[in-house]
Amino acid sequence: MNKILIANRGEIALRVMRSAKEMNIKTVAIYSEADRNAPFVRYADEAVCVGPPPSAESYLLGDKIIQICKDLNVDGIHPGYGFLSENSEFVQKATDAGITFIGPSPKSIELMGDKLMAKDTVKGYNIPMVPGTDHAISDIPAAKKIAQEIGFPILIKASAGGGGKGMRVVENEEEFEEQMDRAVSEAISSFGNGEVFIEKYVGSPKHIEIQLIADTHGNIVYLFDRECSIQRRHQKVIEEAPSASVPDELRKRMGEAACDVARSCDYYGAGTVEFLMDENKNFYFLEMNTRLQVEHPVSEMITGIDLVKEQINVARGEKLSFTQEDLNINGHSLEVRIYAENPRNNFLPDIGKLVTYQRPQGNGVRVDDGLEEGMDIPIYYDPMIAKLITHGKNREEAIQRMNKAINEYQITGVETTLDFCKYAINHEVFKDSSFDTNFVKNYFTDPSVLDNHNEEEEKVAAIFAALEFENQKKAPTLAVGKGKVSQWKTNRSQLN
Ligand code: MV4
Repeated sequence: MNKILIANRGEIALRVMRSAKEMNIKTVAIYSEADRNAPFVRYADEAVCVGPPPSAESYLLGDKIIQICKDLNVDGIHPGYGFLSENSEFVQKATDAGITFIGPSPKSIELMGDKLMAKDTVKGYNIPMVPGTDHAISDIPAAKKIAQEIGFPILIKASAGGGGKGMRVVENEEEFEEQMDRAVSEAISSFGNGEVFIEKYVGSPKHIEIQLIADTHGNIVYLFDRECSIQRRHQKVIEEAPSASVPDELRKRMGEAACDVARSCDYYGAGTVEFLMDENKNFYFLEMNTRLQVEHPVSEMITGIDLVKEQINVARGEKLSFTQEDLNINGHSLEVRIYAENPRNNFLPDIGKLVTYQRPQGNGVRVDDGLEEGMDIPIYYDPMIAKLITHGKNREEAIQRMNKAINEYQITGVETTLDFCKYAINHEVFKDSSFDTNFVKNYFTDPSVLDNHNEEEEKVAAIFAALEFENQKKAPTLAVGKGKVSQWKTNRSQLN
């Protein structure tokens, strides 16, 4: 593979190109008119404008992108996440045109893209699943009977679903029909497929997912777990690896179950298997994502594996260069997603110009971003500005480094989720890992906590500063720099 085209934009396009360059592979960027001046366009060896800003007229034009590959003698396409990454038709067309898709087969994408089909595919592999139906329901009385057997509350889910669309909680039998109608019509309008099924509703679950990679020779390994429970409207906000709530014995069982899911669909490439985990640490298969995910860096940080390099190696037909036994968890990693959204105003997108944009630096800090100071955040795409990732020898150090990095980050011109992330990672239930997917709903009802939090912190810092000042007066020879640490600094760092 000598030249790859990155069918994506922003931070992930840059991220992929960096690994390609390390492998001496030439890179081709495609870009929309809105991204003409973006860093990923400049970073590529070649760049081609594919169309006007809307995704449907640019980044989603599969045929045009394949034609560009042919014109420029491209050997492989890396899709990143979103856009065409899980479009099996596109993968088939690219393959037919003689271009290697850096990702799984169209068949795997198709099987795992539909939840009922996925459930059917993993049958026979002993994968734990939430009690429910394994087929689409249409007959209301029959469905009600099943719901009674499972026990309320139940959840109606769209088979083609994703991002929580077409999902309805049903508390009791009386609501059943109404919620069913809603779920079906939402599924039809969102996915053009009205198939729905029933599951027992797990009320306070954790979202735990397993990163894996498989080659085309039948080798599958898991790169441990990520905890992604802190979400807002199905948008992840904070991710970490490994999960602090998963004991090693369970980690192994979940990892092996994830590999079995991959095995069931003859998977190759990088992929992620999502599980729900209930209060008793029972885990249940939810779905498989057949792409590289936004939060993949935390898995890279704890394993030392470059997932993009491995994806490319697998696409070249190589065997994985490591086995399960070679992999170990090294320390702990956190990622916070920084969006151009206003947490004080219901997270409304706040696009505009990045007047100031200065990244944090230092040990254990990684920033994956795609914009620079002075640039406008385009209105046409996801408003994520950056992923801020930290790594430490343990969870405490990763959190401490995240606090420091958030404090160093300077962004003006747009509102961001930075202080919301800071609030979350310093929350008691985050520190003790007792949170679940309801964290934002339960603990972020009033955005003034962001300001109170800062006020409190500043007050306490001011008190410590005053105390230190008093100390200095009383004991001017305080042994700072002689092996002792200034109390002021110690206290400050605990707060920050
Ligand atoms: C569930 C559930 C509770 N019980 N299934 C949300 C998106 C979709 N991928 C699956 N989802 C859920 N499925 C049962 N049987 C709760 C959720 C859920 C959720 C899951 C993971 C992360 C965040 C979530 C937020 C709300 C609901």
